[in-house]
Amino acid sequence: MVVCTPIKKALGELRYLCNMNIGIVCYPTFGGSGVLATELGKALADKGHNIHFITYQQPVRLTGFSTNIFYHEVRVPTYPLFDYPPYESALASAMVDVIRNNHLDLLHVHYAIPHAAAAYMARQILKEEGILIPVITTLHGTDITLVGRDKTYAPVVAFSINQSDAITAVSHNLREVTYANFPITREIEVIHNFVDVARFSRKPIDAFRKVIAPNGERILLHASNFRKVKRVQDVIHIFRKVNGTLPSKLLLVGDGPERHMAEELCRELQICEDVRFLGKQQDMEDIFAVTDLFLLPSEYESFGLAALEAMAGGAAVVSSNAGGLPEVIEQGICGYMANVGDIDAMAAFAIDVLQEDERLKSFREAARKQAEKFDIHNIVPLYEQLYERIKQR
Ligand code: GMT
Repeated sequence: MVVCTPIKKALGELRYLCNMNIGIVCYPTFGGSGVLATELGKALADKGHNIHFITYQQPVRLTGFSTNIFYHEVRVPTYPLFDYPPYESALASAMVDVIRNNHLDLLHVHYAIPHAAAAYMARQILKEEGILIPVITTLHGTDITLVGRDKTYAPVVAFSINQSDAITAVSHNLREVTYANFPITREIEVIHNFVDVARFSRKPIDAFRKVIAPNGERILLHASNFRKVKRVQDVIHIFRKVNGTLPSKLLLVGDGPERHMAEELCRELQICEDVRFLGKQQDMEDIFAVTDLFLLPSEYESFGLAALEAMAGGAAVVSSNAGGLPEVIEQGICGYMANVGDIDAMAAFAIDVLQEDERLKSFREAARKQAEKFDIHNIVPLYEQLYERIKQR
């Protein structure tokens, strides 16, 4: 059933926003692009749209039940001939099937590789049958800055981005980096990452805080997929310097290739007693609620969704000033940024934020306030407006 809600435009003009059947393609893992895509789908479903996730696994943030959410698994059968199962073909075929059978209005793919190329293929197949499906590609970061720029993928990435009906990037920085690195002939619209501030505004659980910091130590946190780009070794070095000055504990959430090195480094620096590796976690709200300071010294962040979620949870942030982070963090107000690799500066900033209770409190309050600028209620309508425009075209 199509439901239309009246919306008032300028000069009293009345328009209707109708619910849509939207396909969302993303990586279902803990990565920022998958998290953002899933949260977007959930928010759109709450607003009455029908959301069809097309992924090879249930997205990690897709928990619970919603009448408007549908999950379609991409099956990638193996065959003795294949050293590399052709995932892109399986994905394009799944897209065709879901679009055909669910009368989708549009397809929104998150992360260019290989989703934009598979969407192009699906769109061409359906065109032959007289079905026109608009494709929106959202660029998230490493699909452009790291993997996408690799010669192995670059021509396909550029082609499929240019073939999308609309392109969005999660920060102005990512938009510029995309234009600088690819022959993009189309307009890229910036729609920042978002966070549900109300959901992340949890009260700290005292018992949890006591277990982690029994003597009232400051709690620092880093959460990521522990890839090289996150510079987890910098997190450990910054913490050691903070820990030498202030009683403190470090929580490390997530898992990935650099985790082993991080554990070794903690042993080498003899700070294991004050560092806890929590692995992958679902209930980040409770962890953010007890966090005083979030550390994100990344080599690059197109936006830094993890920092935004931490801020919504009331944590101050010390990060690098790479990529889109200056679009998220206000220097000296909700946290501090320093040049990539400048461990001394980041440690000094962290100590400055954490040293006095009153000062820390003002940073934490400012962090939550800053996060409100990127609240779900401000950003999700931008996607809806984009969908409406694309549909009408
Ligand atoms: O942070 C990661 O490495 C995961 C990555 C992804 O592509 O899944 O996250 C990227 O997308 C997020 C959501 O748009 C951004 O907030 C992250 O900054 C971005 N990561 C990088 O640019 C390294």
